[in-house]
Amino acid sequence: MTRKLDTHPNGHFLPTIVARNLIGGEEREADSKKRFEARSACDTQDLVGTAPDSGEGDVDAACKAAGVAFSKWSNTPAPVRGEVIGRIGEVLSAHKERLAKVVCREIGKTMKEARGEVQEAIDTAHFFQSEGRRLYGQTVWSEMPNKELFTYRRALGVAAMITAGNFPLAVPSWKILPALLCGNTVVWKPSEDAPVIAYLFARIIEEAGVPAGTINLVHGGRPAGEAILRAVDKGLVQKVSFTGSTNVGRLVGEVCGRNLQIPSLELGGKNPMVVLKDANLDLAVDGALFAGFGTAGQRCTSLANLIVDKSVATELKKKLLARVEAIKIGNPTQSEGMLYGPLIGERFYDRFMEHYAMARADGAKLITSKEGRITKENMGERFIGDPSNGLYVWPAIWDGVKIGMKIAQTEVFGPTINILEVDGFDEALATANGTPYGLSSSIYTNDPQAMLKFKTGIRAGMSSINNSTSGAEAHLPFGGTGWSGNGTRESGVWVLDAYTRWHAVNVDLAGKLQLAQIDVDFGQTREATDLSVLG
Ligand code: UN1
Repeated sequence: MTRKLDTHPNGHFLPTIVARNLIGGEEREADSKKRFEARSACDTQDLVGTAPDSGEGDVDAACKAAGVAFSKWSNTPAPVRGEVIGRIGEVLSAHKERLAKVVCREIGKTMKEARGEVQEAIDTAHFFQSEGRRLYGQTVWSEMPNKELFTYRRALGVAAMITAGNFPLAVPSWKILPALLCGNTVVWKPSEDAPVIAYLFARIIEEAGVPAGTINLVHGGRPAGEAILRAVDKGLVQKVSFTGSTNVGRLVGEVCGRNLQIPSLELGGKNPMVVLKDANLDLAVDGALFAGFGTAGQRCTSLANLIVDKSVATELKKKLLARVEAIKIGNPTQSEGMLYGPLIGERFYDRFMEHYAMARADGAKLITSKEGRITKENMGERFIGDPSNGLYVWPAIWDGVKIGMKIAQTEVFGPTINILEVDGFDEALATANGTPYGLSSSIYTNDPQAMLKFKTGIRAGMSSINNSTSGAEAHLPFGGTGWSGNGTRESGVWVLDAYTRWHAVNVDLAGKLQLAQIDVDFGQTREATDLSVLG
């Protein structure tokens, strides 16, 4: 038996999907009855879907449904929960190409990257399926006889996820799948830029067999997100996990802090890549090209500051510029030959357009040939499709940047990188550490001493040696330091600490009250041997 999706015809495009909220196992409209449109970033004539425009009532209903479902789900044995997570992975695998097409169509990622994004969710499902057969606690010796100590991971309760549009499937899977595996129930407010892939993922999770109310989906914009924070104050939510800007992260942190909760915060970055004079420059150029311009620079892990030893700077710039000036950009629903597609939406476009003045104000020099929006007039041979149908922009490389400039300190989230020339390793490391962020980082060198000094000296949650700043694997800890996060981590075993609390239990079979520290028999010490004869 299969359930049909509710769709509308959509001209020559694939059908428009009617996405709904999912609350307590039911598909629902918002209380307001209003819907918003999700237009393709690739071509705004393509209406990918519509979704309910939710507010506080919808969010509260979802949180309450998740609260009701908690007892049943958290008492379901972890291996059984793991099995359900495994089924989610199977469905994602079976529909990998279709889901990748939705990601590509909705937010404009190339198909190659969109497939990678679905794969990242599949990898996450596989990892947490098997974690259901571990989720280890410890057995610990007691100070006293006939007494045993144990630790258990306990679920937290209702976990609310607020996610961004640039990784609309992979990043939510990093949050939702471990949260469920640990026995929490979930309320998810996805980005309003990507409601369709969110709706499909939520349906896949529900159909995999979680009890009603275990996964709840509430679409909407800022008001829905704010309602989640108010739900924390109302006591309806026990954990918040947020991926997005540092400014909003601070707000989430304040609300959770006053409720004595630790949110998971994955925030902005200004990721450095260092290229030392002994580096393989072609390899570094490959890394810089993808990390700076892939995904149109819209990854938290995108390269921002390319820090180059001045003895190889001229050569590196020449090689990089030649590659950047040859890339194809275009509509990724039409072909696979481009490095990147459109910006996700207007917010991203506005910020990108503002960055030119910011860079110029401090004296940075644009060395790429074209700037701003790609149009039919300026597209030449480098664009595939019709650039007027989406927000497509030219790649930018800024030369003559110093770490103190605003452009070296401000996250742009678009296809732009800064070149900073330095003299030797120490200045390179100081420059790499010269922003308040600390998400990802990278160094290109063949010198083992430099590798070691970089590993120990860089202030970042993630570092690559001879690889780019982006492309973290799904079973290593993901997260940052400084303005990039609050130290919580996603992925691998490390995320289990974000979705469980430790419960310490002692079992005393002594048959009499034994007091720790007080009734402890550490035995007699004897007179000590005199060792002074040994000199
Ligand atoms: C993000 O941009 O929020 O490491 C996540 C990477 C991807 C995930 C990025 N695996 O670039």
